[in-house]
Amino acid sequence: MNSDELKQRLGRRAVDDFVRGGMRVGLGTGSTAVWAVRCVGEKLRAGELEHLACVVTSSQTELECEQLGIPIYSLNHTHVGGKLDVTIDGADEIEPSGNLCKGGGGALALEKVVAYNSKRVVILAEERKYVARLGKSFPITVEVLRQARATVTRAVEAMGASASLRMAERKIGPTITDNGNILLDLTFEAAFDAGWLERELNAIPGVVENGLFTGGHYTVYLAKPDGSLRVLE
Ligand code: DER
Repeated sequence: MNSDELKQRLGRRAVDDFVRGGMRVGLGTGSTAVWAVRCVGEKLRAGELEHLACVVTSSQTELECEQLGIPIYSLNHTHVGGKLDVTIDGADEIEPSGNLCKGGGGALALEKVVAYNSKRVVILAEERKYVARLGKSFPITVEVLRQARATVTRAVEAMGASASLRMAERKIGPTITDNGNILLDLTFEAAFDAGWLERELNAIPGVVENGLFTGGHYTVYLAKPDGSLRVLE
């Protein structure tokens, strides 16, 4: 199966398995999570999911929901009350301990808030994203206040990272997140403890959030190239 077919299969399976009428549902970001959003849209149109309250994690997902007619709520809406029954999202890398790395889509800050406040988080990825340890082939992304670019760069370099400012495509200048901030992509020569690094990065003034998701309990669906799925709890 090609990559799009695998992502579509993942999205459908997650919605079939975990989304029911009346739930408060977090909708993730990226080229995999979007298939779950599309499946929710189909089921809504078919009248299979009544009284669903969806919360989006990015402007990409917001746009998709608007185009599909999926009503969206703020996490702050009294009906949602900052609590979600389930969130479905993608990831850039997953390690055997269950720690994740996200940020390729630049939506890591709201993704983390939404995941943290969900009873269940379902992560969808192709098997190739299941790696021995995070950060080897994908950078660790940090969302940073624009005014703190130089100071945060200095601080992460002192921690052994090389920092690269993410540049926009089809726009001159840096990528600006949905929150009006910039992104630094960090690579580390040496191995690191993901939980320690997640906390240390967030302790630097000017860092809004980073793309390490550690210590959570995620249901991970991995798609193999032949289309079969592996479930990790
Ligand atoms: O960074 C992100 O927000 C995405 O969720 C990313 O983690 C996965 O994106 P993909 O499904 O397009 O690879």
